[in-house]
Amino acid sequence: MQESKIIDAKVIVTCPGRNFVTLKIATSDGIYGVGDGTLNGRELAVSAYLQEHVIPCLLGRDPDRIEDTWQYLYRGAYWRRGPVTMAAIAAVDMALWDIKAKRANMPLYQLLGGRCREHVTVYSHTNGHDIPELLDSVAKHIELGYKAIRVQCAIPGVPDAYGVPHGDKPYEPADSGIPREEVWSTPKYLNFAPKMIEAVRTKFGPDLPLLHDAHHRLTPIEAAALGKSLEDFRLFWLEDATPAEDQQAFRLIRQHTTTPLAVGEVFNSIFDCQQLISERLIDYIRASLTHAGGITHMRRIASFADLYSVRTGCHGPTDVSPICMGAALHFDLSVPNFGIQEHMPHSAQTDEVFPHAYTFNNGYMHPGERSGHGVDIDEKLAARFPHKRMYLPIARLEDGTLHNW
Ligand code: EZ4
Ligand code: CO
Repeated sequence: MQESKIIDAKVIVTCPGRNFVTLKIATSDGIYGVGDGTLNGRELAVSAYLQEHVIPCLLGRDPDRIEDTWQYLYRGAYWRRGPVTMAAIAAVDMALWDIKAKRANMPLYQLLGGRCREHVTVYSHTNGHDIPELLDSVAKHIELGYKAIRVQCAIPGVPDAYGVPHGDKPYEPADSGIPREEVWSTPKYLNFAPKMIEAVRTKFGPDLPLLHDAHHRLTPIEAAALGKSLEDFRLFWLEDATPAEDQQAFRLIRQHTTTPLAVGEVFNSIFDCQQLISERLIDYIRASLTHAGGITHMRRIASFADLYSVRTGCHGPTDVSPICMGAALHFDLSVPNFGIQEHMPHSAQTDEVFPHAYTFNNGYMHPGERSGHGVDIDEKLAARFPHKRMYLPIARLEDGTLHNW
């Protein structure tokens, strides 16, 4: 293959409803690639990191040397890891894999070793302001074809349960102004959660894979008790039971329950899950391509996880862009120890800004056969939606103590 050079790179921040950070890299042979560096609530930090510190070092480099560029940005910065650094590296990495696959005239999954399965099983989000509304939402998503379903519900006496929309807005908050404050009660949640899961299991039978996200709010012993109380309902996974920077906490949870555990959407490095995986403390690793150093680093995490029978369950919320979704589907199709992929459909406006080849059909997704990762950005349209400062909410306990959102 002819030698090529990176001749241009720019950051595009756009807000078609929510903020997305995109890196676009162009090469001397007339090819470009795009990568996602979105970090919800901290977007401009990644943008500046790329703009001020990464792009000057990319110009003139050989776009084909993806691993070397990854090492150059990771080791070469001296300051390693962290969500801002790793999202910036991820944006570069995704764009370079996009370029390499376009140069090879192949869909990315072919470069990654080809498909290990026909298509990618995804799970959807369902929720309700009470159990009957949740049951309706589950029925609706089964009708849409989903083969696995995450269930979240408002909790009697708790003003703001995680995963339930406020008013008629779609769930997945990012509000302008300063962060909204929510009020949370773990005892009320622990009392209610088994009743909610039981209602869904009873109505939809034993075969429907059910997932639930505790969103980092429990202590290890609370998580252990919850896992135990849910065993009869056989969850596909219990997600983010405790804040997982304390990897040892999972030992305690594991001693008490056989409910499968998933964690890692806020991880940005293989070191964040080294103990969790090597001690078999979890069943699914949830890191996303955007937040954990891109395709190069996620493949390393997946290979490591495979040694311990841990499977992947990539984070796929609407706060990473369709570029991450597209790239993730190539990754999902090509790793042997794929478990499941999260799917939250983006808004129509977001889909318009990021034209893509991936498709959803009857509960399965496919990255498509376009060369590269198959996702692009319509720069003209993107320019019509300038960045807005937005934040995730914060959570407080009923007495005002700051808690984990
Ligand atoms: O709340 O990505 O499993 N999915 C999640 C997400 C997170 C958001 C935070 O920005 O927990 O919906
Ligand atoms: Co989650």
